Amino acid sequence: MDNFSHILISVEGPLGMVQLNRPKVLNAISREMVGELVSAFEHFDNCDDVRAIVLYGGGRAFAAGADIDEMANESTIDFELLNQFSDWDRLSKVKKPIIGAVHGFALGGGFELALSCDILFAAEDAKFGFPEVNLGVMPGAGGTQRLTKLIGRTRALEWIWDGEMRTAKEAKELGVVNRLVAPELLVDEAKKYAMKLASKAPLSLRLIKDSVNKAVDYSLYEGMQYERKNFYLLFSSEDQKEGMKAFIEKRKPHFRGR
Ligand code: CO8
Repeated sequence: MDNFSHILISVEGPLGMVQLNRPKVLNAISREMVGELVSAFEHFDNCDDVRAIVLYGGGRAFAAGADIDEMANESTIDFELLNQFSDWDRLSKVKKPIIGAVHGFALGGGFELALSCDILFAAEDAKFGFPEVNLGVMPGAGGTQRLTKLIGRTRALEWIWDGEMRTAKEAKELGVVNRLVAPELLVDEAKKYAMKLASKAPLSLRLIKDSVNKAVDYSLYEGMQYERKNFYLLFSSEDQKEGMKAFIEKRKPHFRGR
């Protein structure tokens, strides 16, 4: 788990920390980096002691997009055979909370990676955009879909069409970013929030994420049915017994994620 070359990982108490680590190229996202991210996230997802994951960038950016040097000469057949988007799909199957902490640039694939996180903290100096139109391509790792579902069709079109960067403040106003933070406090604030989540019942967090994600695709009726089943499911957990017993006994619950 520790011989990655494009990311750095560590465990801090109940948090799985993942740092993008190609600072010389502003953390340009290579295929290898996505593969490493998937391995790290899936490792933390299967690790009982880890309750939440924090993703951030080393150097002066979160990530300035997919690695243009790697992509420049690829053919459509290369893309088909490499099947690299299956790794991106795996990122969205992670069940634990992923808190993204964005500073500097989140562009193209870097913005798509940020949009794959569950909660986004951004430094006040962060900039978000899809410059693909300046390269003769378009977002390919969910940008047109995720951004549209998040902020609506016309606002997404405007942003992706003009290819310009929006400030963290604008991204916050549009609902893309949850919280704005002073740059020097960014990772600490993201960790603080992740620690708060780490004290909650893990199965509750997991099934809430599962249910909220379904709201994006399901009709209200289907979503309500789905939510209900997850609600019922939690009544088979030890943590439901512990949580309610602790409330009645006026003490803090001790959740085990079972
Ligand atoms: N790919 C490769 N190298 C990059 C990238 C990138 N996306 N971004 C920056 N770099 C490199 C630069 O080439 C430079 O390297 P060197 O020092 O060897 O010349 C180094 O990082 C530092 O960059 P700059 O000197 O350009 O730094 P500036 O502060 O002057 O500019 C910018 C910062 C504005 C962020 C500028 O670097 C830039 O415009 N970068 C490209 C942004 C971009 O176009 N991103 C979109 C890429 S396409 C994409 O993401 C498609 C996603 C599709 C799905 C994913 C499929 C895998």
